[in-house]
This record gives sequence, structure tokens and C-alpha cells, in this order.
Amino acid sequence: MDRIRSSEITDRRVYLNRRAFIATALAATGGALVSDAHVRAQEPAAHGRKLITVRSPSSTNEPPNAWEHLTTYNNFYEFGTRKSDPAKNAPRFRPRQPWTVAIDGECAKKGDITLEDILKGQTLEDRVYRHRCVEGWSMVIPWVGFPLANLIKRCEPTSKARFVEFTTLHDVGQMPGQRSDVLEWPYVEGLRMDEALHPLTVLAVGLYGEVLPNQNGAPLRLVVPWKYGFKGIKSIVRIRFTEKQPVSSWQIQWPAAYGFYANVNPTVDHPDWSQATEARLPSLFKTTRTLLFNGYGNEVAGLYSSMDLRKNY
Ligand SMILES: Nc1nc2c(c(=O)[nH]1)N[C@H]1C(S)=C(S)[C@@H](COP(=O)(O)O)O[C@H]1N2
Ligand SMILES: [Mo]
Repeated sequence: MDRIRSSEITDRRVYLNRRAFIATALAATGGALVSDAHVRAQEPAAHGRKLITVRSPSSTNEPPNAWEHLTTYNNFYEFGTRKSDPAKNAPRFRPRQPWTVAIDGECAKKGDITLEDILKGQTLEDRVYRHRCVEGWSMVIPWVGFPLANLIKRCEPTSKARFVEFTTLHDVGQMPGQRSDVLEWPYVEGLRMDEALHPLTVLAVGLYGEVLPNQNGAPLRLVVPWKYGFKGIKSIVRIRFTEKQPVSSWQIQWPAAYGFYANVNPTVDHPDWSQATEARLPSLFKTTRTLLFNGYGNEVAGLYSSMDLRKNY
């Protein structure tokens, strides 16, 4: 017999009450709110193995969102397009043991490398970063990771390597969302070499000091805090160095809306909505002003000093 836990009943009740509230609020504000999908009650991710970490000075002092929230409100289309889908569908995913990443393209050290090998000798850092989704919501996320630059240097990129391309696992058996054609699979993202080498760019393997839950991109995902969240590609199986600018899955899906750079910019709107403000979850109201480069301008504006950010969105 199914046991119904009292916490679940409470969640459902809260959810139903909030839905009624949200419907009224939405009608009153004409789109000034973000989607209510995250109030759907889902089980948070099970807690994982603890990681040994040091705190990075690059961390923001803003309070991080709760574990329950960070693991039940996700964008991971490989597990469905609703925010609540990854929490429901990703727990069955088995990040292969061992997980390997193919290193490829314009570099001297090509070949498969295991995650274990990637992590050998790495100091794992707690990095509390702001996260701004292109859809208009934001969160504060306590990642555990290490600078991507550390891995890139080991690959010994050649002088022709101007960009880095990342690819997510393509496995329809494990990732039911890949049966739909919302995006071209596998999910692909890219960075210019100087962005990839920037000390704020990290590969994350954990959340809240624990091994990364599946819905957040286990076992290895990219985090680039001054860019919209979709640049943070999850469950990476391939890293390729290229001479030409990679084409990302979101660029293919809608090039006018999702550019290669995708730097957070309150003055460059999405074709369908303004990017000037954001809803800091769990608030649904877009009352927080969005900052250029998501507030990381002091560190990264120099990368774009010669570029027109309206053209290179
Ligand atoms: N492979 C893959 N990576 C992905 C996505 C995805 O659908 N598939 N969604 C992106 C988007 S839009 C966001 S906002 C972040 C969400 O990360 P989080 O669920 O850990 O908060 O992951 C990004 N990485
Ligand atoms: Mo996003």
C-alpha cells in the first residue's frame, strides 16, 4: 500500500493555495510574474556524498536558495520541459561509472578521460553564484567546482583553438526528453577561449557541499555566472577545441532570441519579453533589477570591451 507522508499532503495543500493566489496575481499584473510551474510539489533530490571543499573568495554573500528548491525547479529538457519534470524523471538516470569525457579537436592531449582522473589533484571550491535564467527568474546557487581553466591547460590546446565546445550525453533510453524535438540533441554549448579560461568559469560537480544531484547536471556541468543559465550545459561527455565558433542548441532553436554570447544584459531584451528585471525565486514578482553581466561586470567586462553587445547578444 502506498504511504502518503504528511509532508506531501502539506506540500500539496500549499501548492493548491498558491495556485489560486497566483492565478489572481497573474491576471492583475499582465505578465509581470514568472511561471508558477515551480510550486508544483516534487520530492527534493536525495542527499549525496559529502565533498571536501574550500570556500572561494568569488562567492556572493547573498543567501542561497534552499536545496529543496534548487532540486525541484530545474531546466533540463532531456528529462522534460516543465520545471518539475527533472525532479521526477532524473533520479532514474545513472551517470555511468566511470563517467568519461572525450577530449577532442585542436589540442595535443586528445582522448577519453574519466571524471575521477579529471578530479585528481583538484581542489574543490564552494562557489556561491547568482544564476539568471533567460526566462526572467534568478536564484543563488552554492556550487562545488573547480576552474575550467585547470582542465583546459591539461588538454594543451593548440594555437588554432579559439573556442571550446561542450556536448551533453545523448542517450534516449535514459533521457526520455530526447524523444521530443524541442531542441536538437545532443545539447551543445560553446565559449570563446578567453571566456572558458576566465577564473569565474567553473566545472561543477556538487551542490551544497554534496555530489551534484542528477537534475542539476550530474556528474559534471558548466557554470558561467555572467551568462544566462542555458550556457551552463549539464552532464558533459565531450569537450572539443575549435577554430570556428560553435553553434549551440539554443541558437539553432531560435537564433534571434538566443545568441552565442548570451551575456546577462538588462538593456538587450528577448524578442518576447524585457530582460530589465527578474524574479528572485521563490518570489514570483519581477521586482529585482537585472545587472549587466549579472553583477560580475568588474571581473568580466574587459572580455567584451571592443564588442557591440547589442549585435553580439
Ligand atoms: N543539457 C542541458 N543543459 C542545460 C539545460 C538543458 O535543458 N539541458 N538547461 C539550461 C538552462 S535553461 C538552465 S537555466 C540551467 C538550469 O540549471 P539548474 O537546473 O541546475 O538550476 O541549466 C542549463 N543547462
Ligand atoms: Mo535557463
